[in-house]
Amino acid sequence: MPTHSDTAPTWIPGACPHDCPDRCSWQVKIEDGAAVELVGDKLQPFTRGVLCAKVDHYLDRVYSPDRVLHPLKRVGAKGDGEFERVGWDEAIADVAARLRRLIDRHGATTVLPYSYMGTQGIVQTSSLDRRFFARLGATRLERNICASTAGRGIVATLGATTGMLPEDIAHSRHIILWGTNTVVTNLHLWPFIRQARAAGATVVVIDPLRTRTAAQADWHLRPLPGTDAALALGMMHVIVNEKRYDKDYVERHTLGFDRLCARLDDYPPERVAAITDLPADDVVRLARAYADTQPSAIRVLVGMEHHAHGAMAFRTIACLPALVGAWRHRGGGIVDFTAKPHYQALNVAGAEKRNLEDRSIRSVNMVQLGEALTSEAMAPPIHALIVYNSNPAVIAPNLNRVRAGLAREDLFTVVNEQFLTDTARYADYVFPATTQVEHLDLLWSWGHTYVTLNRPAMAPLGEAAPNTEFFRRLAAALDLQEADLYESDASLVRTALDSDHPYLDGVTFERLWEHGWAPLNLPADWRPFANGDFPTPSGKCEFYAEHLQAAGLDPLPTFEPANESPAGDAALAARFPLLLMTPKTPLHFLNSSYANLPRHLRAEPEPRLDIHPADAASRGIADGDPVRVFNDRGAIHLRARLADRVRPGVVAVPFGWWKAHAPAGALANTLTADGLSDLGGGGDWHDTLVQVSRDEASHTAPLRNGQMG
Ligand SMILES: Nc1nc2c(c(=O)[nH]1)N[C@H]1C(S)=C(S)[C@@H](COP(=O)(O)OP(=O)(O)OC[C@H]3O[C@@H](n4cnc5c(=O)[nH]c(N)nc54)[C@H](O)[C@@H]3O)O[C@H]1N2
Ligand SMILES: Nc1nc2c(c(=O)[nH]1)N[C@H]1C(S)=C(S)[C@@H](COP(=O)(O)OP(=O)(O)OC[C@H]3O[C@@H](n4cnc5c(=O)[nH]c(N)nc54)[C@H](O)[C@@H]3O)O[C@H]1N2
Ligand code: SF4
Ligand SMILES: [Mo]
Repeated sequence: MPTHSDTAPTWIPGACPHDCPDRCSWQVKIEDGAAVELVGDKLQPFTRGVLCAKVDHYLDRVYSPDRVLHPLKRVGAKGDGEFERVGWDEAIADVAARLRRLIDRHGATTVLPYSYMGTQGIVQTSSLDRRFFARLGATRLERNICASTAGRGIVATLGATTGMLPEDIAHSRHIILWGTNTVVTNLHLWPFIRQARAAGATVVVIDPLRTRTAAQADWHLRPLPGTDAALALGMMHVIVNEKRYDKDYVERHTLGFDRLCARLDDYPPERVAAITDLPADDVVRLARAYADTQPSAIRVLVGMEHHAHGAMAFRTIACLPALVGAWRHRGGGIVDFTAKPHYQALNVAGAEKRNLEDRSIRSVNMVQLGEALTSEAMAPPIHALIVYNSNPAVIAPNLNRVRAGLAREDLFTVVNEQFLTDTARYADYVFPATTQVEHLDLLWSWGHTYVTLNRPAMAPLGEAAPNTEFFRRLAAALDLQEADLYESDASLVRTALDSDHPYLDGVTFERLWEHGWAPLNLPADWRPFANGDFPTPSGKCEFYAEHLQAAGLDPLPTFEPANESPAGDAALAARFPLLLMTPKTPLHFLNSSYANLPRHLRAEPEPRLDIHPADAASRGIADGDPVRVFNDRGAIHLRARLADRVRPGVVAVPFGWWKAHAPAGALANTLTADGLSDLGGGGDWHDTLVQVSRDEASHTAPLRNGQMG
C-alpha cells in the first residue's frame, strides 16, 4: 500500500496526464532514483486506484527504448525518419537563428504553434508556451479540435457546460448515454452507473455503432449519424403533446416554450423516424421513459460533436432536462464537462498570461492544419511550425493534405516529443520531452472535480526536458528579455493556485504536495439549476436563444442534414454512399498515444473496417476480406469485419494508429472531412462519405497481425 512518507523506497503522488475525463491519481515507487512501480491511488474517491488498459503500464512508456532522449536533427527526407543526434545548445541556437531569419523576412505570423492536450496540465499544456508565442506575435492557433463545439452548443441552452456532478449519476433512475462510449473513454464513470443500475436504473445508449458501452446497455438505439437533434425534437414533441412535461418548471425557468412548441409540430415521431431511421415507436417509448422516470440523466461527451451541425445537436439535447424538470433532482439533468469549476477556481489565465496575446493577429483553426500549410491564400505563408503535445500527422482530418503541408521543403518544422511520431518524422529538429513522472504539473479534470498535483518522481532520462524548459531555452536563444518567459514550474503552480475563489478554500500547494489531490470545495447540495439560475442572458434555460441568430443559426432547436451526407448531397452520396465513422474504439490507445508501444499494439494489432453484412454482401465482401475504402480525399486498404457493430449505411474505421504500425499504413483520417462545425470551430469529420470495394490488388505491405517492427 503506498504511503506518503519520505523513507526509502519512496512513493511519490502524481496523476495521469492524458486528455481523458477521468484524471486518475497515481503513486510512483522510487528506488535508487528509478521508478520501479506505478499504481493507481486507491484513496482518490473518483478513480479509486484503477488505471485503464492504456496507462496501467505507464513505466513501459517512460523507459521505452524508443523514447527520444536527445535533440535530433533531420538528415533524411521529410517523413523518412532519419535523424542524427545533436547537442541542445547547438540545436536550439540553430532553431533560434532560423526563426529569426524567417521572422525578419516574412513577419512573426509566419510562425505557427501547433499543440493540443498530449499532456493536460496547466504548466506543461498552456503556460510559458502561450507567453512565448504571444511575445513573438506568432499566428494564433484555435485549439478547438475537441469539446468546444459541444460546449458552445450546451452553453447556448444552459449558459454553462457543467450540470450534474458525474458521481451523482448514481442517484439517477433513467440514464441516457448519448453519443458517448463510457466503458472505453470514461471508464471511471461506469461504477457510478452500475450503482444506479443496481438500484433499478435503466441505461440507454444512443449511438450509431454498437460500442462496448452499447453492448452493456438495457436498450441501444442506433440513429443515423448526425440526426440526434431530430431525435431530441421528436422526444420533446411526444413529451409536450402527451403533457408529460413539468409545467411549473417550464413556466418559471425556461424561455421560449411557446415558440418551441410551434417548432415541435414539425417533428412528429413519423417524420423523426424517417430522418433518424429509428422506428417511430422507439421515439415515443424513449420520450415516455425519459419524462416519467425521475431523476433522469443524460451523459454527453465529445464524439457526437464532430458534425457540421454538432453544436445544434448538443443545444437541442440540452433542452430536454428543463422540459421534464429533471434539474430539480439530485441525479437529474445533464452530465457534461466539469472543467468550468476548475477554471473558476484556478488562476489559469495567470499561468498563461492571456493578457499578453494580441487578439488582432490572425488565427488558424487546428482542425484545418492541412489547409493552413497548403493554401495559396495564406499571406504570409506559414514557414515555421512548432509542434508539441500533439501528433497532427495522425489525429488531424484530411491527412493527405496535412502531410503534403508537412512535406513542404520551405517549411521549417520543430517538434517537441517523447517519441518519433509520424509528425516528428517530418521535423527539421526534434527535441526530447519529459514524461509525466519526470516533470511537475497541476491538473484540472473535465470528468470530475478534484484538483491534482503531479510531482516529478525521478530525474529526466537522457536530455529530456519539460515543455516549459524548451520554451525557456528558446526564449533565451532568441535573446528575449521579459521575465514572464522564464518563470519556474513551481512558481507557475503557485500562480495557478493563487486565487480567492471559495472552491479553492483549503487547497494549498503544501496539501497537494503531500497528498496529490484535493476535492474542489463545492456546495454540498449540487443541483445547479434546481431553481433555475441558468447563467444565460435571460437567466433561464433558453429554448429560444436570441443570440444564435447573430451567429447565423436558428434561434430555436432544429435539425439540418450535413452537406456531406446522403440527405445533404445526393450526387456525392451516389458516388460515396456510406457514412464513415472514425471513433476512439481502441481500448489501448489514447488518441494516437501508445499506438507505437509493443504491448499496446499486440492488443490492437490492426484497424478493421466494420461493415454491415448487407452492405458487404452487395459488394461481394466476406469477413476478413481485404477492402479499399475511398473518397475524393484518399484511399486506405484494410480488412473487413462483418458484424452487427455498424448499422446499414454506416461503416467504421477506428483511429489512433501510426503509419508505420498500421498494416498497409491505413489511417482513418486519410478519408475524413476537414470542414468546421456550426459553433465552436470544431471539426465535422463524422460527416464523411466513402465507398468500399473488395480489394483485388495485392497490398503494398502485407497485413500483419499482432507483430510490430
Ligand atoms: N480508450 C480511449 N479513451 C479515451 C480516448 C481515446 O482515444 N481512447 N480519447 C479521450 C478524448 S480526447 C476524448 S475527447 C474522449 C471522447 O469520449 P467520447 O465522446 O465518449 O468518444 P468518441 O469515440 O469520440 O465518441 C463517442 C461515440 O459517439 C458516437 N457518435 C458519433 N457521431 C454520432 C452521432 O451523430 N450521434 C450519436 N448518437 N453518436 C455519435 C460514436 O459512434 C462514438 O461511439 O475520450 C477520451 N478517452
Ligand atoms: N478521426 C478522428 N480524429 C480525431 C478524433 C476522433 O475521434 N476521430 N478525436 C479528436 C480528439 S477528441 C482529440 S482530443 C485529438 C487528440 O489529438 P492529440 O492531442 O494530438 O493526440 P494525443 O495522441 O493524445 O497526443 C499527442 C502527442 O502528445 C505527446 N505528449 C505527451 N506528453 C507530452 C509532453 O509532456 N510534452 C510534449 N512535447 N509532448 C507530449 C504524445 O507523445 C503524443 O504523441 O484528436 C482528434 N482527432
Ligand atoms: S487515460 Fe484516463 S482512465 Fe486511463 S489512467 Fe489516464 S485518466 Fe485514468
Ligand atoms: Mo478529445
